[in-house]
Amino acid sequence: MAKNRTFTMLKPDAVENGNIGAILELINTSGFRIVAMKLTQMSRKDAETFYAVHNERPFFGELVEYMTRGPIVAAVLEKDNAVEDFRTLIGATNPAEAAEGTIRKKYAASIGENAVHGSDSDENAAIEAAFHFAGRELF
Ligand code: DAT
Ligand code: MG
Repeated sequence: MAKNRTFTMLKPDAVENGNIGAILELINTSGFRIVAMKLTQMSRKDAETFYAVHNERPFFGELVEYMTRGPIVAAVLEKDNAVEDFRTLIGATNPAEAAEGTIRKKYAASIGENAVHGSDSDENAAIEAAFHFAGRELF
């Protein structure tokens, strides 16, 4: 399997709760290489664009409020099978359904505030990485 890349955000709740270090430790020990990383905050327009696929869903307003309420850590991660393996590491969208040992099981409070994002396809990983990072910021 060739090395490929995924995009992640440690969401505002993860930053507020002081979980950046613990989550990065899990990411590193799970074999992902950090290719790009920064602390940033999404504007309302950023969040509406990033999550546009969900804009008809009943939770869209709450999602935008949550994702814009404080800083996030945005990062690009590299590993064999990165997209699928990172989805496994973060666990189910709803932390109540997430497997033991996953990031969401350990650090997420609810389906709405679930600590971490992971891209769902190689195509979306590339789009999401380009949304947050310029080419010169990828190492
Ligand atoms: P994931 O983040 O696991 O890819 P998703 O793409 O279906 O999940 O949804 C994006 C985010 O929207 C998710 O991380 C949290 C929020 N969300 C999804 N379903 C929700 C629901 N039923 N109620 C509240 N928030 C929800
Ligand atoms: Mg998703």
